[in-house]
Amino acid sequence: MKTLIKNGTVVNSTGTALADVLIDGETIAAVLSPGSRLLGFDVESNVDTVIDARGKYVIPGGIDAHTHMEMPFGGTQASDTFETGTRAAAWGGTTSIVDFVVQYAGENVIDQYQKWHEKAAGQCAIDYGFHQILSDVQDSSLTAMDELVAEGVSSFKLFMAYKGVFLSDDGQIVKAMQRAATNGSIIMMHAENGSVIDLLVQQAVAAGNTSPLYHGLTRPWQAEEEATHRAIMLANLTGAPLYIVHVSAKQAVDQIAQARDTGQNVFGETCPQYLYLSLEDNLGAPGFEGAKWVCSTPLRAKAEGHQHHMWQSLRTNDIQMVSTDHCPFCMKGQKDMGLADFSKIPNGIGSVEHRMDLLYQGVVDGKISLERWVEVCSTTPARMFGMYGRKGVIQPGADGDVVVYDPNGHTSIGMPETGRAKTHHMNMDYSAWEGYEIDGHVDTVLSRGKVVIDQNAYLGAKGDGRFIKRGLSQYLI
Ligand code: DUC
Ligand code: ZN
Ligand code: ZN
Ligand code: ZN
Repeated sequence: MKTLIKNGTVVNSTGTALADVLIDGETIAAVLSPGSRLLGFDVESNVDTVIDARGKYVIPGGIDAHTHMEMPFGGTQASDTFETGTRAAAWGGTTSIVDFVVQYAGENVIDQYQKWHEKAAGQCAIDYGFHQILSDVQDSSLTAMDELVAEGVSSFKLFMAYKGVFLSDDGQIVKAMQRAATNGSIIMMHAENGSVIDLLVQQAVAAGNTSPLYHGLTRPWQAEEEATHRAIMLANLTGAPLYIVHVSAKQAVDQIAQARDTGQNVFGETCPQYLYLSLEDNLGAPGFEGAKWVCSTPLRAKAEGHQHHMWQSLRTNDIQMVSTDHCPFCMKGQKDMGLADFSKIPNGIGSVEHRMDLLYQGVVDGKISLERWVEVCSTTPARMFGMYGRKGVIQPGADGDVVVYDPNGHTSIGMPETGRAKTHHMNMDYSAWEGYEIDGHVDTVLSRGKVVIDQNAYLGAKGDGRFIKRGLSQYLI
């Protein structure tokens, strides 16, 4: 099966050019000047399918390196399964995810890793890899880290918050970092000071401050900045590369930037919610509505300038990439567990379908360049997590993961009330992005050469997606 995507504007992180893209089977075979003949051989008349991308961008498929499909968490389970979540991702131009295997305290890492393979196998619409969450860092967890690196799981997430659930103490963190420093893997960190947050939450609830608003108010930026700094110091001590997940506070960004300026391998990820949404959204929400935006790290105050600083840091590479932290819960039956007490609201927002669109709007609004859009959504995630070459770039030999994006199209996000069609495909009964309008549209999505989204039709199937055996990070020097 050969496909020619002709007349498009091919955008890689390194530059933009009018070009035709020839895909042979699952792989990009050639990037050609438009309408070219190869030694007199007419390309177009020798392919099975021609996609006309005139006036559209042809970009490497999005890579969302932070998702939680069907994760057991907060007394419930994230509402997207591997099937529904990866299908929604495809609709939004994302062709690979990296999801988190969870090891809670007392569990065996390798057992959990195998369990996650069982959950995902045969279910996914697009390719998927795994990071491994480590909670208590047992001796067996350290040997498991080496085994997992050999399996293509070269990144380990630790938590400085969530006592009794995920939390690792500083000694456990150092142990895992020491191992990462020797086996070449990268440490991902949830950087919030958990004991400070636990105290503030207790005090708020005791004072009768139980509405969703208090989620954000009990997770102040100081707790994020402090933990980010501490994580950076522990990484410095051990020599481990460090990737801070879901950065929301501008002060945490500045900690990352300072460490990078000294030459340390420290990286930052932010998420669409920290670029667009704010604590004020939550303040203005009536009743329990604010539960829709309960996520950790929390949304920050726009009046303090976090969102503006985040866009700027994304542009200047103080922050390297954007993932969603897709961790969806429904309002009914899940978020409403916290009706009487905000601390019982499962933490998470679902955005896996909207990341490419939301970040493209940043191009339209002049916040990042077209090439930077591709870089933060695809190329850097590929390099950061050992997939580059196969993923994250349009070049011969890469997987045929390609999105045709229409800058003249339009996308309305959300789930408008009755009478209008549901406009997302995630398994959620609300949208955190209700009312967002995007001046662009995902037209066609190919996953390893197969068209999975064609205009407004899903042509893929569960089981199309394969496990990505990742290498070590290609972003380290
Ligand atoms: N951290 C995550 O990365 N995802 C969901 C909740 C959390 O705290
Ligand atoms: Zn986290
Ligand atoms: Zn997460
Ligand atoms: Zn518009």
